[in-house]
Amino acid sequence: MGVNANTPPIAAREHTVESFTREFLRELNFGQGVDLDRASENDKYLALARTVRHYLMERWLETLRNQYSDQAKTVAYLSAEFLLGPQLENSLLAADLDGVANEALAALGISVDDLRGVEIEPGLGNGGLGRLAACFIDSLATKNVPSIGYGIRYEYGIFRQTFVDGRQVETPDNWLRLGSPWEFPHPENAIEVHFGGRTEAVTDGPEGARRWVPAWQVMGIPYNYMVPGFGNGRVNTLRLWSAEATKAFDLQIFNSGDYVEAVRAQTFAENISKVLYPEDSTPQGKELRLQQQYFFVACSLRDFIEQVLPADYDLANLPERITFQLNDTHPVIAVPELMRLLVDERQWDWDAAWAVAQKVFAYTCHTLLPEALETWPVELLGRLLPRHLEIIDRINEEFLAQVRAQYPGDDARVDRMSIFGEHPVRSVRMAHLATVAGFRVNGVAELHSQLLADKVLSDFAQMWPDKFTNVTNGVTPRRFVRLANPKLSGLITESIGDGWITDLERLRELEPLAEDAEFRRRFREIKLANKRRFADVLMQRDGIEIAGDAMVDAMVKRLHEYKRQSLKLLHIVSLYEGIRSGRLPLDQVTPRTFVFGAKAAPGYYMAKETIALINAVGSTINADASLQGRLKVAFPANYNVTLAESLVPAADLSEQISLAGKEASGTGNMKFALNGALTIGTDDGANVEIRKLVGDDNFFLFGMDEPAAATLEADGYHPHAFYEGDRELRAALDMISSGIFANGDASAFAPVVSSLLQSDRFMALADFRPYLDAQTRVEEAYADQEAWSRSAVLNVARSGYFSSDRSIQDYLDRIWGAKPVDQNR
Ligand code: 26W
Repeated sequence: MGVNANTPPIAAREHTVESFTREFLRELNFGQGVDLDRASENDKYLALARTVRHYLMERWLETLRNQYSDQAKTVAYLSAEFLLGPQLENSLLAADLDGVANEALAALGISVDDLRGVEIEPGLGNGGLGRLAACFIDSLATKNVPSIGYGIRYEYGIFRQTFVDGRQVETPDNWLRLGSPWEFPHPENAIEVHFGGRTEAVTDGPEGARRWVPAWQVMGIPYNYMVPGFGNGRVNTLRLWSAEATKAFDLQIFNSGDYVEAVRAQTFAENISKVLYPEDSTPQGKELRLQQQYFFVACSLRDFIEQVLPADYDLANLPERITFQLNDTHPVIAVPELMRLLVDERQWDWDAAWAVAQKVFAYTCHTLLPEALETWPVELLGRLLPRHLEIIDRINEEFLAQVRAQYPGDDARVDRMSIFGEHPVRSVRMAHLATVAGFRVNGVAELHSQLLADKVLSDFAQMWPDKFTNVTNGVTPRRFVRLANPKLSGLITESIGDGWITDLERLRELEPLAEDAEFRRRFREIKLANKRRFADVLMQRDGIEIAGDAMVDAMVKRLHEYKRQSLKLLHIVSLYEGIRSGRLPLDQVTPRTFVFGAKAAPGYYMAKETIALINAVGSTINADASLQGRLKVAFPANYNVTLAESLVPAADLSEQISLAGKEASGTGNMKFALNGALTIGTDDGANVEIRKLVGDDNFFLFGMDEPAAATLEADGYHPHAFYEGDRELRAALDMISSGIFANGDASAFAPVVSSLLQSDRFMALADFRPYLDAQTRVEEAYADQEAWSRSAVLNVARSGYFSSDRSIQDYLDRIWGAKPVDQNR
């Protein structure tokens, strides 16, 4: 009997404890090959993961079937990073199985919570940009948007951070070592990617045509991951590419008898997806990184065109079927790659190809720091991708002709706008290429988008004002409220129903409850329970002891000078100095736990020194019995998504203290506000929007705004004058210089101190006094717990805007023009 291709291959699984138990034991026995009584924790985790994944499988297949029949406009989110975080809990939630799984396993004497602890999170991202990509694919699925995420399956994710004598030491993150139950490799769908070689004129083609004669190639193996929507039956796909040596390549060398060379070649190929670059903000211009970028983009474009689209698809209609969203400049080499596919491989006329290319790419910029804008030396790009360099050259030539026509005689403008920069060496400015090719360019918060258009890309915004738009970032409420904070979620749902999980603006309905004393009491009770849970996690995970009930004051983000962890540190040292000198009576100091989480790029000297200083200050303060435990510094190593999920719900105070005009958006700020922490922050990134929404009374604003910072910088900033002019600042810096935090070694932290005193690029000293004053306001506000919890509830109630569902809706409206499809027809 023939099988109808559209027949669901498996019967719907029952959401009962009995059938879940049966599936789980089957996975344990047949998947892992062990009996229950001999199974390790890892066996049980893998069996549970596979059981849960089975429940999502029917919906995945269904979604894929519809994708082919619908042929709806699709969003391809191209990102070198997806910082997914733990998968088990999210999959249980999406499959609506947490209750059933808990019950089923409990009856077998197994705790689901314990098994969650076995999972190693896929940390395939550096920080904000990678986590944003993960939130976005969650929202795309939940909002029923046909979409696919494309990225790299790094064998090693972001390094594991450890501290040795307080200094950061990096170790490899071998996240795949215990098995990876969430991925589906498809080696049969491998795609070849070429590199190197030269170009040559095509003699039998159109006039001027050239072709690429590459020197070597690798294979990209797709690994598919399920991306379940919440409560809607859709399961989208995340496709991550892994590099392998091609057979042809191997064979050639094997045939030449050089076995060792063949194995070396294999390793060479596999290197491409070996490890995530841990640099964030200062691109190193490394060849392997460009290989990674081209590798995943070449695989993804070919995959979409040849596997996702129907075989007979007329690519002239591509803009109706797809937007490739470029997550920062990392995937921008996709632009010349698409041109090459159309012009070289399909013999399209250049203008026709360019017309299509200009309608399928949109570019999101995530930074304002000039040093973070990627550029590739022409020498390197030409060596690795000679044909792409020629194509970029032509794009630039035609673009600059347009600039000259529009601004005759303005050579300076032409130089500023060129895709090629000349200093220090001739290089391709990837942000310019993205802006020229993209039909939209967006920043990630209102202020950031404004500054992009007014400063970083102002020439382009003048030429194409309609190209520029804003989409303020967001975070997924599923992971960062519902999963991370089950108690608060329960209280919210009890009060307003559970519609908020997919319609976060409904949190507004909590506003009146801010005036309800009983509601506030329960809110405080939950906060306290979350603090105790966090304290337990810190003890178990790091052996760090903190008070269960002190104010939790959290600063978690990459270590970078512009984010100003050093300013936070100066506050702590100033408190300590005040207590030691008798200026601050101990009983007037609010009991606080300062929590830091921060990784430094391995080559970022000042960031690593700052980590060492935080740890040194922490050790001294934590060991000083005279403080009677009122102040504590907790700096757990290796901050990651898993730890965020227990810290964020416990926090009272969220530190968002970057120099105004430097933080593109921030997303941690949103997670904290949604979990009822109050923000102390500058007018930077999305803080601006948070403050507008939650209200000035419920936000501690301090410091220079962006125009003030720009003016101070232009007028000449002299940090030493601030040191001279502020007794407490001087005392704090002098205390660090005294060596008290380094067993008397006065030179220990001299680089950090002198960097602050001599250059202080991000003007921490200028904002010190306003910051200290704001911290005093925090203490006063915190003393009135009724008022504080009222503010905290209002933060929750008014932060619904920061759902990534809203961000995705904005992308749909302002950029993609795609529509959600109805899954349950
Ligand atoms: C190696 C070059 C490089 C340069 C920049 C690597 C990575 C970057 C990223 C753009 C850095 C990053 O993660 N940016 C952050 O993006 C978040 C999501 O939009 C924002 O919330 C943060 O403000 C921004 O710093």
